[in-house]
Amino acid sequence: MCRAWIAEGRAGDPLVNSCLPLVSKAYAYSQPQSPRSLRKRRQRRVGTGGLFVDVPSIASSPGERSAYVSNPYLSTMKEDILYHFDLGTRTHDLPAMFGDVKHGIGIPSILIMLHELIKLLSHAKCSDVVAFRMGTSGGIGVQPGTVVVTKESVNPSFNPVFELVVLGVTKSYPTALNERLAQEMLNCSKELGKFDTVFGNTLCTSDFYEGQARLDGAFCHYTAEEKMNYLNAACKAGVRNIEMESTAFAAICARSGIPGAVVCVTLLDRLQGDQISSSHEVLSEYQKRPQMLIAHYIKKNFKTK
Ligand code: R2B
Ligand code: URA
Repeated sequence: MCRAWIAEGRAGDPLVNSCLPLVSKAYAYSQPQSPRSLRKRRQRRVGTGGLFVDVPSIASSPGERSAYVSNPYLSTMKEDILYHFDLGTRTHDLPAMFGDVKHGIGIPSILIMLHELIKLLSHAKCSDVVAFRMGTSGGIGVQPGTVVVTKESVNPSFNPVFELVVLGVTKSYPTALNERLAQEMLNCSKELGKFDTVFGNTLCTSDFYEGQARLDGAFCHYTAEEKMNYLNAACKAGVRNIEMESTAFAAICARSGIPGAVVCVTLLDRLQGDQISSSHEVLSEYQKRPQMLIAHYIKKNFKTK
């Protein structure tokens, strides 16, 4: 039995730890044992710095084979090095390990991480995987602290697609999420009864400032009125929060066949302002809310044998 839980940068969090009895091998944020060559690669990367936030969580159990990958070349490789995870199929016992994710902010980071995570799930022979993208967001017309479970993840034109340029050609992928899983998240919130959770569309952008119509970036060439027009149009299109990874996450979930849900807390109401000015204590409490929901879901649905 193997259950895995990858949380948003806080492996020591009591809420996350409360799920650890369900995890046979949880080593979030530990360093895997690497051979010298891998260690050298890691040392080269250390200098690049980075922020480690807003990662998805995955719950899974192992099966005979994993069907999540779709690449005929994988089986011809003698070794598969998951460079950004510092793991390799020859250097690590992947079926016995599950875990550590470090990455930055936004679509490029989550895409790289998900490619390698999905290959890792396959190498580890996981099946019945469920994926969550949990984290923070800016709300649209909801009280700060409200958790938004995403109905549709939409791009900056409010369309439910994720576009990626592949070989110079723009490919468009649908961002449909698993409706049943989303409903289960809402049920979990009702059962917990601790904070408001709503269904809503989630706007995914490639930038925190201009991309999210803020007036407080280093550059701003639009008026306050144009900003409000855009945010009001988003609200009219059913958008209840804005973040930076969900379209890529949803598209990859759809392509791999992994049921996915996006669960993000809102740190402010963007119809009221741009700056995140709540106290550290308030923000920390808000950020635990998606974890609480997902922890509740895992406890309900994954039992140790
Ligand atoms: C939400 O918050 C982060 C930006 O502050 C980003 O990762 C996101 O999606
Ligand atoms: N994360 C975002 O992407 N936007 C916000 O406004 C807050 C958190």
